[in-house]
Amino acid sequence: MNIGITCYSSYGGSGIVASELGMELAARGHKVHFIAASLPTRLTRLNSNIQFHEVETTNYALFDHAPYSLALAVRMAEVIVEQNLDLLHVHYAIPHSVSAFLAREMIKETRRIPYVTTLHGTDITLVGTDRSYLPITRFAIIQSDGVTSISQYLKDETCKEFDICGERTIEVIPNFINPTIYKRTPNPELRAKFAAPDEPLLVHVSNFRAVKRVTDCIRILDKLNRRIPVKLVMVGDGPERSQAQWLARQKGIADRVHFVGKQPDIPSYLSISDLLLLPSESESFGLSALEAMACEVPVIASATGGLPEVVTHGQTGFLAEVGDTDAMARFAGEILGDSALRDAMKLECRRVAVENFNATEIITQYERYYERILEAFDTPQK
Ligand code: GMT
Repeated sequence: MNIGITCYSSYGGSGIVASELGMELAARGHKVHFIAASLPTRLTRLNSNIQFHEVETTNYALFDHAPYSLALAVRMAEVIVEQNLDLLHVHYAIPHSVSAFLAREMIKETRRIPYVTTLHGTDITLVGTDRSYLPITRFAIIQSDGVTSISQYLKDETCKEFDICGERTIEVIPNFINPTIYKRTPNPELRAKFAAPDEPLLVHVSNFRAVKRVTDCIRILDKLNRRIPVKLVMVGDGPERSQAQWLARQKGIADRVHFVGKQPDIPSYLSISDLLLLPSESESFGLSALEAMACEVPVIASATGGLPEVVTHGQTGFLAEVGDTDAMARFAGEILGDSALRDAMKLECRRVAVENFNATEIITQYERYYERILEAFDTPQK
């Protein structure tokens, strides 16, 4: 197949999933064309089956903001025609789904092509419920030739918030990992930069937005540290980083936390860690939890959104109410203080990641879904 993929290029989870999907499809022999504002950060395994098409926006003095959605629609239409695409797959509904709709309609007299929208999270739970965005997002989702959601939770939320499910079927296709890339690879030199050999190391990976509640990681560390000396490595960057750094200084534990910024090699950081903290306010899936599990790292997370579909309480980690840092610290202490429990959880994490969220299986689900969409699109409606 000849597939166009659009996503955000920076550190958001949807861009990561789109990049991994594109690379896996290309490895299976499909031609994949990324159409985005810049080269997606996680698009690291390039080969001759992958091409990148940049969207350029012209800014005139008259515009308050350059109209990216329109520039994207035009670029999509160009690439569809020039590269003879079979299907367009957009990740994150706003504005990508709207641009895909415009592109499809612009060229439909000469070239018919379906578009699939994958819903990821805040496009529905936060941005989509902002009433100013809701009508156009709802419209573009309904107009999509196929709609997928990365968790059952997000599907249910979309049905409820957007009142969409009478008009549109949403297919749940979960996020995935490539177990040959996401696996535990010991790296004592890297670990030694953050913790002594017998000192447990916690890790948090995110884009440090408010929804991630990164300051809760500091609170958990503070509470846990009163019982067991532990260290924490914070991977990523974003608006809440300085707040978290300030809190660590205020609590007198700044020397126990390492902020390492954005890192290209996430499996290395997960591989040196004993527990992942993900105390998010809301999380429609929690890709970093799955990536951690694949690297044998149990997860302490909020019992929110789609996280219970990824992390099983008591088996691959522990879940607590949002903001309950006492419980999260207690659960972390339980795992770190019981080597039999820790070892059992590590094994179970890897097993669940490999058996339930393996790229081999999930990419096949996407391929079958594309085939169904193309078949339905080619069959004239009665
Ligand atoms: O909202 C974000 O944090 C970024 C967002 C995205 O779309 O880039 O992440 C969402 O999609 C990820 C990949 O599918 C999911 O793993 C995250 O749980 C989800 N984030 C939220 O729901 C907050």
